[in-house]
Amino acid sequence: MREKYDVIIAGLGPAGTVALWHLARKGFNVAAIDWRNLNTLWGKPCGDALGAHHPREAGLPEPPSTVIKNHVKAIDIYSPGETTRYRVHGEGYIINRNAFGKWLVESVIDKDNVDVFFNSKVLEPIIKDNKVVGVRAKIADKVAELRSSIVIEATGFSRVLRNKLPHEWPIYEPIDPRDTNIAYREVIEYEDYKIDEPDVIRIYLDQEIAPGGYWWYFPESAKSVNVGLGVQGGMGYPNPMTIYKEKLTKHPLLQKKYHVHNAAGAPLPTRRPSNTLVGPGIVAIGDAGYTVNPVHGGGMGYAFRAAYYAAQAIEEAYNRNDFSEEGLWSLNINYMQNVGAKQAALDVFRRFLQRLPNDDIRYGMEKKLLPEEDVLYTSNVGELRISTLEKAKIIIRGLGRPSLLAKLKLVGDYMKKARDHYMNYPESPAQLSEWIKETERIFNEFEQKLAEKM
Ligand code: GRG
Repeated sequence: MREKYDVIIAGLGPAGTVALWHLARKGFNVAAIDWRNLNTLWGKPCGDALGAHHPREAGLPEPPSTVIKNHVKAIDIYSPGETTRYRVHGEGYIINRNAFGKWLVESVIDKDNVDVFFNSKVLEPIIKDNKVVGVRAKIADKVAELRSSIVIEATGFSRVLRNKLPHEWPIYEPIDPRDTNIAYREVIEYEDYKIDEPDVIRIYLDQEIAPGGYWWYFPESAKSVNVGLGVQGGMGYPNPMTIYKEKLTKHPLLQKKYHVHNAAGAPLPTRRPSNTLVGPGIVAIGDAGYTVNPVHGGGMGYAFRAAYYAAQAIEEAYNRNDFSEEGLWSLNINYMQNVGAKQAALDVFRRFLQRLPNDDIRYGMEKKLLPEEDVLYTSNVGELRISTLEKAKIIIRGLGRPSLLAKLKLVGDYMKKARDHYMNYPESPAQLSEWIKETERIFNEFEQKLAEKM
């Protein structure tokens, strides 16, 4: 253990691991702390699906076949009652999360500039002169103080460090439970059933089975599959495990003989990124920074990207010898403009979708108000195309659901407002509080107008 590190990484999930991978290769003295071991890293239960573009966009090499369980070529989205099916084409993987984490960590763990502490727990940040200067951690059962110029908060949804920062720091930004989902999933292997099209993963929209979320069926092979559901938090909905056992197991796909290999649940953020990912001497990435796709809840790819930008920002901070909020600010600018703006727009869409009754979702998909070919565009760009809204207008006029049209129009408008606002992310921390006020105004106004139309 060194007396002082350049960077301490709290948590080696997808975010912390990718930060470690980049920083180690840049030559920084890095300490990384995780409560798991090399074989159980990235152990959070998950749907395990990852768009193929994500590693590339985060400066990582192509994942080797040893970490890929299945190659995905499309996503099917089913309406409530499975009356309509959309097929969205795109390359992706079902990954072996433990193997992915191990592959990345192993490639840097022997470097002289890297110390990884497994089976160890980060306890709290050490704050001195109003900045983070290290962490207190239980390193193999002994409490130790580790010092560094910068700490990376990558402890996931639990936000061990962020939760203990001074409440007046903007990076301390607790999450509203309604901006979370609680997920539960089982990995099962069929005895003698063969999955149809195992290279297509499936998403089922159904507010009765997965209120404020969806349930999924992601094949890992022709005979094994990751099945689960996410349910919106803070709404008093039943626990997803209970729903799984009581309702999902009645689905024909689960009425075959199978073995359960793994069953587990976890909470996840489903909102736009934190207002700021940066504080004095600290950055927050991955679930700890709410860097997820709010519509489908996928977090791995954006954890990678946030880590990639964090490593760049840290390098710049070192070049300038400035570890203040200002010195690390480029993480915010890069993340918000390249990813956060789209995620803010998708946060608007998510709020709308969570309030839509089954009947409206079914109708919207049957009539193609959001056409199949626009789903990927909307998810990638965070925009409802004008042509889509125009088409919807024509369809709805003839069929008499004007309120749904008005809602769709409102959603499209506020997606644009949110995106534009994030593209204008402040150049420096001095303008942050004004920007946050405006963010809150946009989202509150949207919620209020949507409520009037629901
Ligand atoms: C308009 C009334 C009305 C209803 C529309 C179709 C629909 C209802 C909603 C779609 C909901 C949904 C779960 C969309 C996600 C689709 C998806 C998984 C896209 C893949 O997105 P990428 O490739 O993923 O952008 P990344 O990881 O890159 O964010």
